[in-house]
Amino acid sequence: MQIDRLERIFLFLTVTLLAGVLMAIVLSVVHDGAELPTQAGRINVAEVRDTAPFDAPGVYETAPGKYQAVIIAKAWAFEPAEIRIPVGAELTFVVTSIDVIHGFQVWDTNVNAMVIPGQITEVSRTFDEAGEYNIVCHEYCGIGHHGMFGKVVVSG
Ligand SMILES: [Cu+2]
Repeated sequence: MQIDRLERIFLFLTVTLLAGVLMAIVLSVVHDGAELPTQAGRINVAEVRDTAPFDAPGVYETAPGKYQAVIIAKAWAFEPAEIRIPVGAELTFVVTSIDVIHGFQVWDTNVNAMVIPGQITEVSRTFDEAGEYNIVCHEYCGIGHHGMFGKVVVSG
């Protein structure tokens, strides 16, 4: 079997591209600490507001420097829409939806998750810089989708 010169070049480029993508994934995990949002449990959609912790959405200090934001995503808002934490705090978002699939992305961070009815999504991040971080829904969820946002206010 003879491999044409152009085929050899194409094979080389293909393998190089795959190796590059694999390297980028490994670097993002090892160097930048990227991690997948975890499914933290299941929940009955009809009973979200009667089930802890979603019976009391809000921000709670769970340990010194550690906070938990319990958030309900619904068409077309996050509840609560504003989360206030001190600088340096490790914040764990615990999110679920009471209607359709929503997205949950915090700008300028690697927090990016899907919020699926019946599922509890959990993702953590340490906020080392003061400022306002917008939260947006990145999954089209209906006519009011463009107005579905919130923010994390980190103050020093
Ligand atoms: Cu949306």
